[in-house]
Amino acid sequence: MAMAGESSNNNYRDCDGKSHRKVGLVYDETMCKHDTPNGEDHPECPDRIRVIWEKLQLAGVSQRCVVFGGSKAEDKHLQLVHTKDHVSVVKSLSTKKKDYRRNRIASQWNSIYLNGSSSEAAFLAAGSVVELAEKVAEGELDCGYAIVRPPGHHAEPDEAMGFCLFNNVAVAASYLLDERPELGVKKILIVDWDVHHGNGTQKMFWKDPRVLFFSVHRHEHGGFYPAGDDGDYNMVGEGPGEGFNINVPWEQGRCGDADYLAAWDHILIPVAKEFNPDIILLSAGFDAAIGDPLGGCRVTPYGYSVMLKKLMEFAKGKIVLALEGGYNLDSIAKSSLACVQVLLEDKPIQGSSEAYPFESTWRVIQAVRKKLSAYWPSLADVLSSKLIDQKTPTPIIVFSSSDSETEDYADDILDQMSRLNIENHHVDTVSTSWRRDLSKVDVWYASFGSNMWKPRFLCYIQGGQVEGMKKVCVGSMDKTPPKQIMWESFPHRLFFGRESSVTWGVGGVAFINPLTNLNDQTHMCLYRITLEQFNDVLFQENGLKVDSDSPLFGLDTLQLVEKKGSIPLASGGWYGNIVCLGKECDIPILTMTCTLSAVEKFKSGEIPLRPPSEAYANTMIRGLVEGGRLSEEEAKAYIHNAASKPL
Ligand code: Q9C
Ligand code: ZN
Repeated sequence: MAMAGESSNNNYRDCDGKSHRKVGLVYDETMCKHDTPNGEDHPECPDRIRVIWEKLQLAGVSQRCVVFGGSKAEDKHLQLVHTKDHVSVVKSLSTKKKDYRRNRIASQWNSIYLNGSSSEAAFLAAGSVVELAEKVAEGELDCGYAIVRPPGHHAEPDEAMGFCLFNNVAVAASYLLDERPELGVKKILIVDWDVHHGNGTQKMFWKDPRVLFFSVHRHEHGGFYPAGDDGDYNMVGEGPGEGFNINVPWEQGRCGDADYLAAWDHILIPVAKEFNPDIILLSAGFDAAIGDPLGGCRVTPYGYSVMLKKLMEFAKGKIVLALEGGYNLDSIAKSSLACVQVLLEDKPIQGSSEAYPFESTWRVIQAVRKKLSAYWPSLADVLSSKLIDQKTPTPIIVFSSSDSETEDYADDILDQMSRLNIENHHVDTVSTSWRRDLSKVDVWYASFGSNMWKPRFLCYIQGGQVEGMKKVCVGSMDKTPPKQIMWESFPHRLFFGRESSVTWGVGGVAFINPLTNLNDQTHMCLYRITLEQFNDVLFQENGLKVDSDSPLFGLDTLQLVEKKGSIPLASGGWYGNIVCLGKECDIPILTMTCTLSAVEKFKSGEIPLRPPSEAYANTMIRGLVEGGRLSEEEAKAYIHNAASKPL
């Protein structure tokens, strides 16, 4: 058995030699037996954990985890947070012969049903979280997910409530603190992202400074379940526990990724840094997920994965997820999968967030920060009006193109970008984390200009300059050459315009019309590179510096462009419009060209059409010929034709 504190380096290496974390999963079919006594439908149904388990199996991720069957909690561990009486009442349920006896007990509690298997499931749920937390604390596992039911966070010391019989997470936290001091767990952060307030957990650690309880939930000024003031942001704990209870009470439904991530970035993450927990327990209800019938919120699997990823920067990644609520079977399965993929440190799942939080979200966040700043200095700063002015329904995109190829405005735009909520969801201790994330995603960069000549394109990757270029390229941070190269034609119009460029001197450069036209055909050379490298190409194409804190084109924008076809960026450069041309091998094909509004200006003559310089034309012809796409004659005619036809 591993000793306390000796946890971080027992990573797995799989057959590719890739390092993965040792992730525990608890699933036990026995917990499906807890059900309504007469077979009535109920949102907290046995299929909830089944669909999650099946999803993880089908995706092939459970096979890469260490799977446990769960074990029953011991009475004395349950009694760390529950009364003796409550534990024995739940235990006695299994010995009751008749449903009506159990129904009578259930009716004395709020939102509870019971059958002959409820007791066994409740003991298993709590015991499973205890066991998993113990293994993570010991270092036998890096992290894990307990797929349990009944859920726990509404259960109070002396009563079951809100579909919860025992408070699984609270039992596990107390077990580590009180029963296993030798493991060295002295500070526990409990994060509760279930859409409902974790009233039970709050009560159990109300005066305990060893447990920082953070709950984000729909509150609606006390109108949402569990109704009342307990979930208010004024509830900060008491005595030695004062300041160690943080509630983020949404005033409205419909909250989504942007709202939750704002709470993360501006409350939870700074406090977690100060608190510096030894382990994190996550009350992982998925009823704030999009599609949930009870929650009415809109968190996507991507949103959950980002929230989890940010938490994994703490406690050396020791984190234990325990399922709480979540009632849309499809949503909870997908969200769970996204989370387990994060635990395994697989490549981040792609996604996009609604761009901005609600106005009410900023109001709540500001109120929480103000109240809690007495205990957490990192919350003391007033949020800038530029930040909080960004709120729904502000449109997602972005800035007008300034049509220049100078570098002067680069810092300005990157500064604007960093204030945007689109791509700056990083834990700021890791300033270049966007590179790590985007380096795991491949795209096809489809070139139709000088980049069709491989040696010229490689300047953008490896740095340097080839014949005809007037300027040296710095190259990408990651200098790995393209993994694959191929040619394809696309129904877009190729044309040449503008007076001159820094790289090629006097003469037009190549653009395509972002809109398709089936009568047109543009040959393109596709390079398979990482999304990180694609950003470095974008930076260079648009005259920006490559050492930026944020990408021009991240996972959110990738998802968006796959949906919308094209999307103008904040670069303000000539090639600040990304067009998705489709997919190849399930990898998106991206190219960069001018905006639609620039096309209009080319048409009106406001920006000149102009044939390419000889050096530029020769580079393209070389690319087409050496790439084996066209003969020399064909290549010359193709370029000449594109340069001479009116738009
Ligand atoms: N008017 C969890 O998500 N709703 N529990 C009862 C009564 C209860 C949710 C509505 C919702 C409980 C773990
Ligand atoms: Zn819930």
